[in-house]
Amino acid sequence: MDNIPLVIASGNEGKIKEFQKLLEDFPFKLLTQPFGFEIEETGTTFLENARIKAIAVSKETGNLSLADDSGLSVEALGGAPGIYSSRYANSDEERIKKLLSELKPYSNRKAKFECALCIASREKVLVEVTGFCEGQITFSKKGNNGFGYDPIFQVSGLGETFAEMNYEKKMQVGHRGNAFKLLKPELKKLLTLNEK
Ligand code: ITT
Repeated sequence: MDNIPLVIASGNEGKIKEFQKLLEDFPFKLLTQPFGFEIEETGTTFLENARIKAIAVSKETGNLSLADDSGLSVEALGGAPGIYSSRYANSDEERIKKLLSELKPYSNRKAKFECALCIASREKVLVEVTGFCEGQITFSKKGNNGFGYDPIFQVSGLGETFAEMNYEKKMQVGHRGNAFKLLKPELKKLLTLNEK
């Protein structure tokens, strides 16, 4: 049992890097989705969108695929940007600028990151899990690590933004790491079944 092909159904380099590390002890041969492959995210929840992406990529490639749909929900903005986190503006820089500007009138800075993961084999969903991380939006950017909204998201109870943490710490406390903790035993079961 070695080198089972698994396509990371994402075009987001930040996510892909995190999955390469999260999956390094598993016997998968990680593949990227076909270049330029576009999937319309028509779901109304993170989980629905993760499912749509995992199924589309698995059908396209014929391999097992893992998709991640994630985003940041800000309490004072009624949960926005939520599932529209990547569509909120055109670049990480602009998304951060827009969020800080929209949040300016509010003293409530509470926010929550969510990450839904789905593994599919063609049209069949094999595993799906969701992880969360509670925190606050800072008033300015802090730190240089990570990607996306990391420089303005400070984890509850910790004085650091995701961008001030190293990878290990972000995975320990973050939404993707928390989702992966749930995914791990399911992945092990899948691999055992595959051996039989
Ligand atoms: P794929 O659909 O191709 O995976 P995407 O970037 O469009 O890439 P999403 O639709 O799941 O992915 O959007 C998630 C957005 O939420 C993404 O653009 C990031 O800006 C943000 N995001 C998700 N996880 C994050 C994290 O760990 N740190 C910072 N921002 C994150």
